[in-house]
Amino acid sequence: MSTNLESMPPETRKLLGADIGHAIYKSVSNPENELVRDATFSMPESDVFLKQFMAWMHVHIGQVEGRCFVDSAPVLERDWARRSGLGWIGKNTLLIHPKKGSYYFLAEIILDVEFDYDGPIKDYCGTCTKCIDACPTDAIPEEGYVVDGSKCISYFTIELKENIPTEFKGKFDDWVFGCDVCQDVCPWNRFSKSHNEPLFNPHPELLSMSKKDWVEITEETFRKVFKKSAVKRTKFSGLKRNIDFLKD
Ligand code: B12
Ligand code: SF4
Ligand code: SF4
Repeated sequence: MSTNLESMPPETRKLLGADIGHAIYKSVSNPENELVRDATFSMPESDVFLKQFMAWMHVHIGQVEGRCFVDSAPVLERDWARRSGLGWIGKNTLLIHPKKGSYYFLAEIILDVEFDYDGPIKDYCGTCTKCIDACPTDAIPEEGYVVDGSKCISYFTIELKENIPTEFKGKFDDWVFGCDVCQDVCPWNRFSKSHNEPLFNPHPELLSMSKKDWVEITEETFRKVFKKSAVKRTKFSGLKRNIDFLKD
């Protein structure tokens, strides 16, 4: 969905923040195939829940107009979430909930009704620097709260269209689509729980793929196992480039 917020009437610009699924990108169970995580499955399915919530509001509140977003339009998702008290923005730049951690996507519904709003909460990063210390490409500067996109594995493996710069060879820690290192080391994620939503589950065949299967993946398998996944974003050629980059 491509949306220009400026073109929306002001009365529709009230935001309802939501986090979708807890720990939706916990790694898949077989450690050998930790190359791709099931987060990659949740994003395209996520707005189903927002639409269900809209339907719930129609029943319980009345006629409410709204539009749903999940990383689908230029909405400042983290800042709205922070302002509405869903968590604080950590040194790894992600929104962290004190009881749920950061393994979820942010979603919003822009509505034409007034609510009682919560306010921001405290930043609980304190003196911790685990995400800064653990980042394999030093993409988070010493003081934190910023990610240098031009060094981030997530950027290289998802967004970059050209070849990955050779200076990053050997630093990718086996990540081929996105990277969660700065979340995996975050102490606040010890409270996160896996989702129990079947819509977010990865294709079953993916769970049994070994590293060798990944290296030899064909376009046919790619289309099958990533049919409902955000991994489609890189296309087969992009994923292949990322896998090949890990070879010596
Ligand atoms: C561009 C982008 C990236 C880029 C750059 C990330 C970065 N940290 O700058 C790249 C490709 C690297 C990336 C990677 C990832 N991303 Co990303 N990304 C985005 C995207 C599309 C836009 C962010 C952006 O640049 N906005 C514009 C700038 C101006 O806004 P901003 O960065 O939020 O900053 C504003 C406020 O937050 C505030 N602010 C910022 N920092 C602070 C600090 C304090 C103390 C305060 C008070 C305010 C404040 O001020 C800024 C100006 O208003 C958002 C979706 C969206 N629409 O927001 C997802 C989003 C941030 N990404 C997300 C995710 C999940 C990831 C990855 C984990 C994916 C993965 N597994 O690989 C990684 C994590 C890397 C990391 N540590 O950030 C989630 C984060 C969920 C969460 N719990 O916070 C989002 C919200 C998508 C979603 N809908 O869920 N991402
Ligand atoms: S996602 Fe990975 S590469 Fe990017 S900032 Fe976090 S740890 Fe560093
Ligand atoms: S690892 Fe530590 S510094 Fe980084 S976001 Fe988590 S609590 Fe904050």
